[in-house]
Amino acid sequence: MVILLFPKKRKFLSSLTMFLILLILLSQQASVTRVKSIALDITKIGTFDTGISAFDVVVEGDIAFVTDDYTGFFILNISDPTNPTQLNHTEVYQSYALWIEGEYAFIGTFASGLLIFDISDPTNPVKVGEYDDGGSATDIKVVGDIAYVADYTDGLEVINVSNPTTPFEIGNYTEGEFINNDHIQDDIAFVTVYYSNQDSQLVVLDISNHSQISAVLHSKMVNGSATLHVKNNLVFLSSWNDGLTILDFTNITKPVELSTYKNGGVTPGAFYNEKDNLVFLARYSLGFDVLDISDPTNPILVGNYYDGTGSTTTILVIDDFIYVTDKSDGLEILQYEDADTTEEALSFPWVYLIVTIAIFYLYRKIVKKEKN
Ligand SMILES: [Ca+2]
Ligand SMILES: [Ca+2]
Repeated sequence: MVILLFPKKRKFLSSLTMFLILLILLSQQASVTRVKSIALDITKIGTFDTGISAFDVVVEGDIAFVTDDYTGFFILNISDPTNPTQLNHTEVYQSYALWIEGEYAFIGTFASGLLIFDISDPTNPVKVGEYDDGGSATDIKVVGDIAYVADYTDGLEVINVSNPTTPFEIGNYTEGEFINNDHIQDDIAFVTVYYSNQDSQLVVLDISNHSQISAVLHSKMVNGSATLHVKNNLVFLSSWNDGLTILDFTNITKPVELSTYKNGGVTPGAFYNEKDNLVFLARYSLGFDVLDISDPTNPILVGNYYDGTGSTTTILVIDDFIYVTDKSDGLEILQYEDADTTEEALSFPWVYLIVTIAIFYLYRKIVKKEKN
């Protein structure tokens, strides 16, 4: 009973403990002041009304190609992004997905499959071919002479388009209720598959042999109904249910979930702008959000844009320009200022030190009073 025998030492020990506790609290406050602050300045600079429901956009140089799922296919001159002007409008019913390859535009429609337009004269696109054997083309990727079409209930269809006037199917893969998203990377296809029990999965396919496509991975790291965006080894799954999941696919058969960012709502699309390590998230009736993924395991919300109307479905970023299909608002062109990353210097919190000394002083006084 050393403490009882030496009351002076007990007093010293309890005072020391008190001071140490205060010091720990102080040091924690000191670390809190180390903040990373990033602010994005986003400005809308141009718009083009496509009529009813702008859905997808592709930009090639000074030309923007836009689908409106009611009014059709638009070709716009955006050399002056503050004033997009129409080069052509062609009526195409239920046109969703869009891909531009060389002098051809590939349009995925919900009712009439794949349509191919010759766009060598952007003021006068000419429909040269189509392929439809049922299904609903909701996503298209073209690599060389091959078009990969996510054809909803018909699965993934592989279509030879070497002669755009006579496209023909050379392979397919069907699983689950429907496939409505695909991305091609070398001999690998990523697709999102939906099942009748509301389950959904990211499926990785070996497409090296088009007539014998096989699944090499089924991943459940999907948050509900998701849209796929792939860049390098990163797979971004934006969810119609809630937020974004980022997966590292460096090892194709052993993906690693880096992070899940929940925002509590509809997120129909994502686009990763490597230049600034930013992910732009289409938020439908909430405009779009911007996440800093300098650390992909910890995405940080750094910006948001919503002008009060429209529903953002597709977002595309080139340099500092943001191209958004905003349903009833048509195509919107915005610009953001380079992400300004600053780290506040670690300043010593003098206020906390003064408070600590004051508390310590008061404590000593109370102890002294009680003793007396
Ligand atoms: Ca089909
Ligand atoms: Ca809008």
